[in-house]
Amino acid sequence: MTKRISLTQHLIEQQRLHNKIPSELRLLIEVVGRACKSISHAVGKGALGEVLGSAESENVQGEVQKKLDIISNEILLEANEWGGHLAAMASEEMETIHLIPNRYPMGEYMLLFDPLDGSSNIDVNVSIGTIFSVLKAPEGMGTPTEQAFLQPGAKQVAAGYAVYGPQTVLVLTTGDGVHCFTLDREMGAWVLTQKNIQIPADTKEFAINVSNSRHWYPPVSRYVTELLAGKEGPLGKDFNMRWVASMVADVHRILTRGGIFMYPADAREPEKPGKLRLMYEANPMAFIVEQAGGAATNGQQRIMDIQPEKLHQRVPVFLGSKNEVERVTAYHQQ
Ligand code: P6P
Repeated sequence: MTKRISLTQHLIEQQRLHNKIPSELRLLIEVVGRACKSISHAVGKGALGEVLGSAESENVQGEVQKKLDIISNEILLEANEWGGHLAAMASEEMETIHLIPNRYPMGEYMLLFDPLDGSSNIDVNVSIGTIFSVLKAPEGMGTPTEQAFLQPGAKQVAAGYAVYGPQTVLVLTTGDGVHCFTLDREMGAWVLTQKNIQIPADTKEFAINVSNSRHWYPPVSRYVTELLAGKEGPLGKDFNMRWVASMVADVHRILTRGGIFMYPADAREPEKPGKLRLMYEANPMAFIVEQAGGAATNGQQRIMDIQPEKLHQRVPVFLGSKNEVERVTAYHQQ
C-alpha cells in the first residue's frame, strides 16, 4: 500500500523545499481544511439535516441566501477567529470585512472566501464548493480596513477550493504548483492524491452558459461560433460543452482534463462586468489555474494584474487551457 501523505505532512515538506509556508500560514491552511470537512459534512446531510432551502434573507449581492450559505460562512468564521493567524476575513456573504474579536490575538494574514459556491445547485444535489484566497496584511496596518484587502491577485500567498461532490476534494496552491487532496471520510483526513496538476494547453471542451448568447458582445460570439463550427470551422476540430453552474466543479474538471471556462460581461446589464467576483472567486481560481500552466484573463488583461477597487467587485472570466484563453483574449483586442 503506497504511503499516504497528509495535508500537514505535505505543507511541512513544501516549507522545507520552498520556504514559503511559515507555521502561521500552515495553521491557516489546516484550519480552512478542517472547516471544509465540516462544510462537507453539513452539505452531505441534505434533506436529513434541515439544511436545505432558502434562509429567507439576501446577501450583499442581492442574492437569496440558502441556509447552507449561512452555515458554511459561520463554520469558516468560527474556525478561523481564535487561531491568531488572521488580521481579518472577508466573505461573499458579508457586506463588510470581519475583524478578529478583541479576545483573540491578530495575525498577519487575511482570508477571503466564497463559503459555498454554486448555491443554486444545493437543492438539486449537484456538486458545490468553497473557494478561498489568502493575502498578507500590509505592514503596520493597525486595525484592518477594506482598503487593506484591495490587493491584486498576484499578491496572494495561497489559494484553494473544496468540491463537495462524489468525492470531497481540496485543491491548493501556495505558489509552487497545484496539489489535490481527497477526504478520507472514515479517518476524517485529507490525503494527497495528486501533485503538480498541469492543465493541457489545448482542449476540445468549453464551458459557458449558452442561454445568454443573444446578449454576448462580438468577441465572445465570434469565439463560441468558431467552437460550434467544429472540424469544418476555423478551429479545425469538434468541441464538447459542459456547464455545471458551479464554478468549482467546472474549474476542477478543467484542472483534471483541460478546457476553457467563460463567464463574460454581456449586454443584459452593461454596467455590470460579468457575474463572478474578483477577490474570492476569480483571483483564487486564476492563481490555481496559472500555477497549473493555464491562463486566466478578463478578456483584456491577466486577472491577477487587476487592481481591485471594491471588495465585492465583479469581473469577466476566461480561464483554463492556455492556447484557448489566449485566442479568445486576442479576439477582445482586435
Ligand atoms: P449562471 C454560482 O452561482 C456561480 O457564482 C458560479 O459558481 C457559476 O459558474 C455561475 O454562478 C453560474 O451562473 O448564470 O449560469 O447560473
